Amino acid sequence: MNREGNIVAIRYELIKECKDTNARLGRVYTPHGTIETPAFMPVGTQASVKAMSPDELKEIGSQIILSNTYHLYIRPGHKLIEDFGGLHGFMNWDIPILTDSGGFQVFSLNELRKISEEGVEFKSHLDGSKHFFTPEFVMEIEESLGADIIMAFDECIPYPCEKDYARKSMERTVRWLKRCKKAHTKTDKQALFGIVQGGTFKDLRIESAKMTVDVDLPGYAVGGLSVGESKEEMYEVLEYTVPLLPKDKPRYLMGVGSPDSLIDGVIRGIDMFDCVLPTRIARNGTVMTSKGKLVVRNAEYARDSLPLDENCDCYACRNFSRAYIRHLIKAGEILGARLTTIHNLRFLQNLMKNIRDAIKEDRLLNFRKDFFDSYGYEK
Ligand code: PRF
Ligand code: ZN
Repeated sequence: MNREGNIVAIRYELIKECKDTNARLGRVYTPHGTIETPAFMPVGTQASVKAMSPDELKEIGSQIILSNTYHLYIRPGHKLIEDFGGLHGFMNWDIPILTDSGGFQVFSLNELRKISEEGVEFKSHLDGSKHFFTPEFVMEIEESLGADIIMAFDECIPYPCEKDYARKSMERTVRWLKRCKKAHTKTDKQALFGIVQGGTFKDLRIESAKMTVDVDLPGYAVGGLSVGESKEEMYEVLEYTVPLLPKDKPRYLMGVGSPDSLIDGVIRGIDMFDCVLPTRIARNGTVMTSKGKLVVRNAEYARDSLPLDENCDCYACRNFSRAYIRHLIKAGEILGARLTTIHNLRFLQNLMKNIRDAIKEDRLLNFRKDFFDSYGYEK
């Protein structure tokens, strides 16, 4: 139950705090199962993690996937998905799902949108038709989609951004959050997360965090990062923002998923991440390995009989050579993209598991050092 006595859909269990950093080991219990945190969520924008079947995703170790309100509203429509039992029924995916609100996608449509206090008018990227998102309407869509965790409708400002605008936008995002909470009815089945904004302005981030936490919710996200600022700036924002979020709720860093940022985000107290990076670069023939990035497309792998990563246990690495996968990618064969995607997602799930084990065993900073040395990151 929350402060107002409503039954809440999810519960966070804090299992252990790291003694050297702000990292936490925990579990998020949702109506469709448990997520071990820190966790990475693969992105399935259009109700599909590109090239992956639900069985494959489960074999890789994904405990939750993310999907997008904007895309599914535009096509095939949230009412159609509701008629098929929500996203879980439509996709035949029986474990947790999180839906993003469109607060990022709609604002990426620079030319095609108009913002007011009431909401955002935008044109579809598919056919140019006009649509209007309000916090209330986004909640209606997310309730039809039926994900376990639903994100509030926010504005993600660009970087750099004038401070005056960053303040106006941040304050409006808080007002929209209150409207989202009021409109959200299925609090027993879906957990609404609020999103902290404020750009890279310390005072705005602090105000945003305080006001967002004041709207009592089952979880909180840090939005508006990884939009062009340097990694140092992103980590600085996390260092003063995350400690303001409640310890007994999950914390989600939106749109971040490079291996170094996953480790350095966890160290700053983040529990959940999502990013299109592993799946997107996979389809171009780039894979992440224990020894760093490998562009398997490159000519140097034409006769390479090794697996993508000798230390990986995924289906692709157990069965195929770099030479074969390079050939598939070069020839535009669908199997190539499927194998590199399986590998990259497995690599990140293994990384998260290793991070969780390192927190458990009080050796996260050593793990970081070894990982960075072997991956080829500086520091
Ligand atoms: N807001 C929402 N979704 C997001 C972001 C945000 O700020 C980001 C920022 N990196 C990614 N996805 N709603
Ligand atoms: Zn692999």
